[in-house]
Amino acid sequence: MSSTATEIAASEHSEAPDFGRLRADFPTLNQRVNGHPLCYLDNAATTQKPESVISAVANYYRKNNANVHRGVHTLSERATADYEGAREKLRQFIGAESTREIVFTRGTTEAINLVAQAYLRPLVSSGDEVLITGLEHHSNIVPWQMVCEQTGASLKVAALDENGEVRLDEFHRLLSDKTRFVAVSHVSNALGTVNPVGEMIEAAKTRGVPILLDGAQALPHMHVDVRDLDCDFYALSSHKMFGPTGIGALYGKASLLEAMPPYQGGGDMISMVSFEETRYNDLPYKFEAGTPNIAGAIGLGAAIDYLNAIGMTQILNHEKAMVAAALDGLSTIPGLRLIGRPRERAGAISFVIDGIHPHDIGTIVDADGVAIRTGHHCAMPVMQHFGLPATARASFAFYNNEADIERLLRALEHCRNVFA
Ligand code: C6P
Repeated sequence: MSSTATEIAASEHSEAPDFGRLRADFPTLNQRVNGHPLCYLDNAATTQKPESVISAVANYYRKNNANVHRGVHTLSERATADYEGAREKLRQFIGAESTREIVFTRGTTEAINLVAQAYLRPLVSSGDEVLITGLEHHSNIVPWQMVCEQTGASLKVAALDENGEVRLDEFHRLLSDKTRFVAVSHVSNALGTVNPVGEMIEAAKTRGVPILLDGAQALPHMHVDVRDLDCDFYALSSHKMFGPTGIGALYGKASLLEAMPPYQGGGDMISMVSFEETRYNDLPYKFEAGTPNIAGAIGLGAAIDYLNAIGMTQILNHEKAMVAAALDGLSTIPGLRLIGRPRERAGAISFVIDGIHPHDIGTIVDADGVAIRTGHHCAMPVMQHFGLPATARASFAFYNNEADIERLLRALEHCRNVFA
């Protein structure tokens, strides 16, 4: 862990960590872009990585590079210990009961596809329904559409209201005797809406319907406990939470994962293979065919250490204040319209400016060193709901500060002047 985060850890989550000092832990933040100090506000797309994560990945390749679960030699034992250590860190971080419930995947997308194909597909047929919401990322739409196409089941969508919140009356109405599965985002990437997942999970449970949460945008911003939530599956991506790309995980209740057939076949997911018969490995390895992303998992473990050293409650409070200040500032810009006004928001703010295409906004603010995302944010149905082709999105992490908000506001003023 880098020195700043260690110092903060040493102060044992003191009243208010000095978030400003934490920026120094992130080498990418310390650079000029187009002649300006980088102002990085595209954290919903991916977060920057602290030195401790970069070192953990480099250290694996420098000192311990070996395959896991396969060798009796020292390097393989070290690599296996670090890889499995990362699984244990993630288990603790999300409050799962056992490491058997933590399956490493490439990310949220693969975790959802795994559940769609290995859990749901064998269970449904014509007449059955899968319930999602109008707020979903394509990763939490297309895998369910594919299962529906493959089986004849139908996809039902709980619509949004004008604030960009799921209409709970619709959600409850669509949850019926035909519903076999529910999949909802914990936090929307396009609008920042925090879904009332407690109520949604309870409603699904009451009907005995399993529920998956897409947690890609929740884990960087808030404490998540899968046992408190009592969801059946939870999907996450390391790169959204300051870890490496190409690694993430599926949490699944052991009883459900046990009953599921493997998703892919290959090495490590078996206990015995002959040409006549193959017996599958225990959880979670049954779902981890082939050599995994060992360095990625170790990097994710380091990211979790880093987040724990700051404290997720501290992060949540800091970001709440920052997002509120950003909303106040943005609402002073003439012609700027916020897209979505959810009661509870985490991380992201979407907006448009009259007469300026979002892509032009993105290009002009980039010239001022400000990185935001523009487009449909892989959530085209959300854009369709608001009758827009695209929005501009500023998304925040704990290392952002008021100076970043000022930079964004000034760059947007500049943009308005260009088009005046
Ligand atoms: N959203 C964004 O800019 P992967 O690519 O598997 O790590 O994550 C997919 C994903 C799933 N669900 C949600 C809610 C997400 O936000 C994302 C990724 C990025 O908003 C890239 S499109």
